[in-house]
Amino acid sequence: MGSLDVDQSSWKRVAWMLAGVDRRHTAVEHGGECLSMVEGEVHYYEFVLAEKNFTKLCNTTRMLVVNGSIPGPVIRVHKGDTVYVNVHNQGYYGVTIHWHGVKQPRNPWSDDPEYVTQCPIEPGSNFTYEVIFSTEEGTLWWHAHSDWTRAYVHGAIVILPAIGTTYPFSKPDDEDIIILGSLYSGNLKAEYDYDLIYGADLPHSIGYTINGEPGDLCPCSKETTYRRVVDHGKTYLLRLVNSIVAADMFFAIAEHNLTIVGMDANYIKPITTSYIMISPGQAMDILLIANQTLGHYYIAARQFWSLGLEVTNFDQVNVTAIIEYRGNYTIPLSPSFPSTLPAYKDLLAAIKFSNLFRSLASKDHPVNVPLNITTRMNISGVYTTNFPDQPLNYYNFIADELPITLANTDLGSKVKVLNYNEAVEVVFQDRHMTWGMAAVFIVKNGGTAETSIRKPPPHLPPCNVPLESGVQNNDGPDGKENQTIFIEMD
Ligand SMILES: [Cu+2]
Repeated sequence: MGSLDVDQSSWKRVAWMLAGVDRRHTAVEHGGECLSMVEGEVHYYEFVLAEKNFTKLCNTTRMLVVNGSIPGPVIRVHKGDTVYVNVHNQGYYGVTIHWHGVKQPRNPWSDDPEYVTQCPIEPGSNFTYEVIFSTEEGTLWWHAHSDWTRAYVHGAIVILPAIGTTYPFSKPDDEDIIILGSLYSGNLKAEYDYDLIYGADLPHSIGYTINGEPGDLCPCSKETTYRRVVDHGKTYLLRLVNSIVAADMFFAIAEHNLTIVGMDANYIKPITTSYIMISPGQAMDILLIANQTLGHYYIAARQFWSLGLEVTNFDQVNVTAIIEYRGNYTIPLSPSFPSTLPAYKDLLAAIKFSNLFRSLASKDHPVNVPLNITTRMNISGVYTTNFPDQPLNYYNFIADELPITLANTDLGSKVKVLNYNEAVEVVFQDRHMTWGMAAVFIVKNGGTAETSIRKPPPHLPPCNVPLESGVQNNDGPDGKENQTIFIEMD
């Protein structure tokens, strides 16, 4: 992948060694019930955030990246491990890092969009995140969580089965990480900031990447296409992550079936398919059996876009990488392209695929759906019927320039407070794109040390950014990423 992996050392927890207990599975007695606590190894990483010039699609652009590469370093752990990541911000604005899909029990201090439980790591300073893995197993990813910095600040998280356990399928011979990314022209942050303030259309990507490269079919990209050599007869575990800021992607490999065995670090009932659709933020574990004629085959992805109007050619680019079989054969002039990759607007293909997913729900990987709901958050409270009949402000609705006062919308700051261990059912009726709703919960301590929030870490970044500016809620284009942003109004 070309990324710099700087896992410096890996130590067992001293406390467990001293106590002489099984360091992996320990039962903690708590109020009559037995909580199974998984303890693993500790790993250390150094992330250096800095801007660097990259030449992609014939243009050179400055991008904020980690350790000089796109994608950034891979974090590789076993289930139940703990990782300390020291993030040094050598960029020009504050940034936080988010550990996407890691549950981080009792540890909200190391997991957020900026200004929720932590302020951004200011330029010239550093902060050490503590990332606690618990039940996750499979593939996740980390990314910056400050506006759209995640476009280039991201990387994979590989969570192997705990030592002494194995996959719920035959152990693959080898594995590979495939990260889908997006490219933008110009200064993405400046453009995004402008669009948010003035209500303009958000930035459009100019292309997509596989492991940082747009591939053969894009201009100025043929030399750097990502290539993976495979041996005939072997099975590979592909860890596919969609790090694209704002696009659902179809994905396929020419003449090869794909078997999806996991999603977002949970195992699922295996799905064998000739194509995949993956949403922004999603990660999938996929088995690829190299069982075709020796040759070269394209891995390809293209955007799924179901709206009819306002389609530009921007996002219709096919991003590719190449599977190359090892051996003696005549190399074809061009690899074969997957005929199964659905067309740009194939809504049916998208729906059909999305309906295939079922949890594995086996003895070793149970799904504990709460059956006793203690709090229901439903139609009332989320959706009220007093939507105004009249616009709050009148202005020339068809003018080219929108008035600046449009940014002065009414802001809500309501939060739901829950008791520890409540089972909550939430019905989201609608969601919005980047300007949208954010959902916040405050969960009270449970009354014991093991059920209470951990102490904040030392040296939490200070909140130097003045708060006199307006505050606006914001979730990601996929509706999954909730964050709070601050906009200067003067
Ligand atoms: Cu995320």
